[in-house]
Amino acid sequence: MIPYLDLSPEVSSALRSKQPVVALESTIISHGMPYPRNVETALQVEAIVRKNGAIPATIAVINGRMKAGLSKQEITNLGKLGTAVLKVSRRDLPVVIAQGQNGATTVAATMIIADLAGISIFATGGIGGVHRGASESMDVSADLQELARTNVAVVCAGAKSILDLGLTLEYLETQGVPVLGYQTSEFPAFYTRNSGFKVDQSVDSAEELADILTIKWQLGLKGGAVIANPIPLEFQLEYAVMEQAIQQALAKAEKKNIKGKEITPFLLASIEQITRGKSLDANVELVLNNAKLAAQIAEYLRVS
Ligand code: PSU
Ligand code: MN
Repeated sequence: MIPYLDLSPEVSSALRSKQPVVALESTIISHGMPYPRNVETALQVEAIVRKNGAIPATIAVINGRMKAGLSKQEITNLGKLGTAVLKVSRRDLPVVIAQGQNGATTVAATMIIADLAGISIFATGGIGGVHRGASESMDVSADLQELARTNVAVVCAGAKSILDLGLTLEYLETQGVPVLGYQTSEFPAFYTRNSGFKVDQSVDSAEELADILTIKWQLGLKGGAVIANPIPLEFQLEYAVMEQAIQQALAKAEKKNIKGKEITPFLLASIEQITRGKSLDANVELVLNNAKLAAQIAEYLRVS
């Protein structure tokens, strides 16, 4: 029994019988996509995890309880509430629990809860990172520090180039976080398969990815890993078009003086507006693709 943590009956029995389980975050539902597409996507992601042989555990805080495994109703509520739900990262977790509130968990907070629940693999869209201009703003997502200390691997489509991808990769290197490309030697930039930056290692199969993770944790090397899975070719957007949209969104954020935890959701929504929904379609497709790979890796993971 872990205080303040509830596993759904399905997730609990899957973990007890050592079936593969994949964690899923909830900030992407409330703050990452608009309603109703966010709810549809969250449910589709769960379905893809199941189709690939694993049990999905969507993670959030509901009425002050950490939950691994949400009901359809709970997912729908988070999606409807949208940005009215608190965005909860590591620092916010004790506060929402103490106050009995609802919270949508970021990559960092989802990793923490997954780890408490005994889940070692997690699928999402993109991780937070070092923001452009971080040498002035010091805006570095808590996701990166979490990857350095919590034993959960995150399957993502790289990171958005709203971030400084070069500095993000430098930070991960310093913190000893492996960045593994799935069938790619380039770190993907979320909407596009290419970014101009290399991953540490290209890995060809889900089985080999699982081996690397298993060995890392057997050795007692604390922390997670980034498994970078590029968006499928047919769904990728044009680099130059996205770069222009990102520049416009960044300029808008600066003009409105948006800072701190608001900046990532603000940029995501602006980019969606600027691209007239094209970025959202790509976002949905890459998340589904990541859920599939995470389920495949989960099958081979041997974590005690
Ligand atoms: N990047 C995305 N979509 C998202 C997020 C990031 O492409 O939904 C969310 C994730 O939940 C991530 C969080 O953990 O934003 C990072 O926020 P911040 O930069 O404030 O740490
Ligand atoms: Mn930040």
